[in-house]
Amino acid sequence: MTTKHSHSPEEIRRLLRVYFIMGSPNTVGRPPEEVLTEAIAGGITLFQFREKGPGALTGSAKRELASRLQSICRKAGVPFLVNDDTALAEELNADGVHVGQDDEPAGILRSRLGADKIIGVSAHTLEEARQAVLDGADYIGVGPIYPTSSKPDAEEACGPQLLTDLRSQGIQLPIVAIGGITCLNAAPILAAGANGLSVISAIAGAPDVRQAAADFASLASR
Ligand code: 3NM
Repeated sequence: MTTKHSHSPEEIRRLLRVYFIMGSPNTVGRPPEEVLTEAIAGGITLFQFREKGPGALTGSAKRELASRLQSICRKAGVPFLVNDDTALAEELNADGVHVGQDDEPAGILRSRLGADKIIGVSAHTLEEARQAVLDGADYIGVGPIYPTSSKPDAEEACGPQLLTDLRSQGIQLPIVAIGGITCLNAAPILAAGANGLSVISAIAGAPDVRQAAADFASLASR
């Protein structure tokens, strides 16, 4: 069942261009608030709070960090999404969620969170992409495109070819690519039909976060 949703595909495609994902384990010793502020100054278009990995915060510390990052995003007009933790997204009235294949389907999430929320789903195959369309997701995240060290349980890298295949099989839903993406390897991803680039380490771990985000922004808006 496709449930009505209020963000147009054009708007979602624009928001996906430079989609920064981060939690406290990704900022190599720097305060996450500072890293996010610099990434916003560089021109990120969307932010996802993903508090996973070694030393990840839990409970109230996680919630408080999320809330601080949400206010930074809100001031800058950058939508704030939460990875997986739909209860936290609800509690904070986040702008949306990104979920995996083992989580609740997008249609159910939408009826719980509301028509105005952005709902993204990870998809690794044509079948999963088709299901996300049927469920009324706003976009799919496809990856890992290249090998990544930011997600130990990631599947095998699929390369830009999977994007080409999804588009040639008729998937028109906005797509953001993820996994091992840098400015140097991003061009074939966009050429293959992705609307945007999802990035953790190439922004959060960059020596100059603002510049890294700006470099992605200029690539993705071409
Ligand atoms: N999801 P980096 S790959 C969070 O394939 C995540 O679904 C993936 O981090 C997927 O930009 C990944 O540092 C990690 O490679 C992306």
